[in-house]
Amino acid sequence: MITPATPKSWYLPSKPHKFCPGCGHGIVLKALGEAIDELEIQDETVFGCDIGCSLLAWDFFACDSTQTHHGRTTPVMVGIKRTRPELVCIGYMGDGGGYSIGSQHLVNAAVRNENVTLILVNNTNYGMTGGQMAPTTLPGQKTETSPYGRDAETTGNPTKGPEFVAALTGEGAYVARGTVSKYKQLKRFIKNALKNQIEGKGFSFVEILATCPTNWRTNAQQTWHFLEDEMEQYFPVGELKSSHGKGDK
Ligand SMILES: Cc1ncc(C[n+]2csc(CCOP(=O)(O)OP(=O)(O)O)c2C)c(N)n1
Ligand code: SF4
Repeated sequence: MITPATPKSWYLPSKPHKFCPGCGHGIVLKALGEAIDELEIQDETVFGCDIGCSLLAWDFFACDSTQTHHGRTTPVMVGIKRTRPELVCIGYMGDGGGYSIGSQHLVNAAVRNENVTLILVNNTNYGMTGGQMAPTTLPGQKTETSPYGRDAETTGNPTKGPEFVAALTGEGAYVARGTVSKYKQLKRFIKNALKNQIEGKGFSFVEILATCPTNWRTNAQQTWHFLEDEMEQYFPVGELKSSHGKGDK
């Protein structure tokens, strides 16, 4: 029997995972698992996930894990890190959790240059609750609560998280935006973010553009088209702040 290659840090009894077919979360969590393996940090990693589809990852890793209230993963991970600085603390959240209800935590943790790593999955909607408009919904994009398409005149422009986090953070922070369509680059960004924390340089933040075919109501071809031709045009992929050599586009 052929078995797929799985990161050592994955918790195998919880597989196959619970995400919808075609969901980007699984790709992100594979890259994160491989990054944890390659950096050999499984035993000192604490993984914290938010409410939203990210909560389906509560038992994803064979690492200490915690699951928080919607939008509250950032302060929980900051608290753990401040208490046990030798641990590697990773917060995992959606764009609703990170940029809407949890935005004040993101802003203040970034300003204070807290030494944690946040991974935020941007799928342009509130996935778990059925596809409502999120801060990242694109102009004109139809969702359950923007049935005629998002009107930027009345609802504002989509949040560009890495851009504002890069502007808020000081020396030593690491900020990047990756996409599930560029796996090797995505894993490199996640590893750079984790190394930043391990080296004690301060806040690290990676937003990842990811697919949600269930709420987008797209087939495979349409899903990939929306990710690569719409999302990646609006949200440029690359490193925005890094002390690991030249910024990677
Ligand atoms: C305090 C609070 N408010 C609202 C909710 C309802 N709720 C659950 S998941 C969710 C949205 C999740 O969207 P996102 O954070 O973008 O993650 P995704 O599901 O897309 O991965 C909301 C509003 C909640 N659980 N708790
Ligand atoms: S609803 Fe969307 S984000 Fe949630 S598991 Fe399904 S495809 Fe993934």
